[in-house]
Amino acid sequence: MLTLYEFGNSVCCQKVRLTLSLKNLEWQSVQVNLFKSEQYEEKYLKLNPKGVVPTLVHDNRSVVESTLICEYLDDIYPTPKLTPQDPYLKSQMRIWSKLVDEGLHEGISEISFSAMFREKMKNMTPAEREVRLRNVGDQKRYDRFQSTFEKGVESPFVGYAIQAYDRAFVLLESALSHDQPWILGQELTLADVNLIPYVARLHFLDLLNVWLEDQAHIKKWWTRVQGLPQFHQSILQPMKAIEIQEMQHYGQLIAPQIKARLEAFRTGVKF
Ligand SMILES: N[C@@H](CCC(=O)N[C@@H](CS)C(=O)NCC(=O)O)C(=O)O
Repeated sequence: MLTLYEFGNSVCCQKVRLTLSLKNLEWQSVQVNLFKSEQYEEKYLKLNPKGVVPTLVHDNRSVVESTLICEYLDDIYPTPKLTPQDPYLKSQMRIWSKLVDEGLHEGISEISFSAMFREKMKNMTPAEREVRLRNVGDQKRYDRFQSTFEKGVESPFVGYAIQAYDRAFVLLESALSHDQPWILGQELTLADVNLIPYVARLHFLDLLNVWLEDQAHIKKWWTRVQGLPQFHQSILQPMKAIEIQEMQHYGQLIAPQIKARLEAFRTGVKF
């Protein structure tokens, strides 16, 4: 039995759900409510010492890190195979995973946080907020959340996020420009799967067009992604209409500031 510890629309959980869905696997969900700081409860930390979702439990063993969970699933359930056979292409797939894990993940957390979760955190008591900020004692995470909580879009961490997305979109447009449907060629791979939730979140926040103007290849890829039944099943369907409305609403409120910071970055202003 596969059990996924997850929370609602968290991007890294969507990545794993998309993989499960592409492989048509049966699994059960255990919700870990991040707003109630359940990810820091002792019982959960035994499964995932960083106190984050997702965690996959399979055969009584836990697998953490969404990218590694997807690779694990691809090894155990190889149909359809989402990793290229060719070693060079496999290395390219992992470059995309790294780009997501080392830039976009922190990036989308900061953008989402500055748009929405910051507002929710304002309604917490100082004690509840401190538990959330203190997390598992990870000082960097503390500093990021604290900075974005105080400064919103003007936090340097949101600046890094804007920059990370801009660089990723330049690479994506170039990768897709070789007359191919998916990032690595004719087949959908974990390079696409890993990236999809991170583009989807910008789309739901109504911020995608801040970066995308005339990137024709990315636009075609994004239309293709949205046509996948598994995208509906794993990302769209689990969302409530109110959540989609909220994302759009809060995203639109920060769009002018994000746009101004992106323009500043593109014209060489340092963050
Ligand atoms: N590198 C980890 C990142 C996990 C992560 O940051 N998860 C977020 C949700 S997308 C989380 O649980 N945040 C809770 C917190 O920071 O307290 C992965 O890909 O699994």
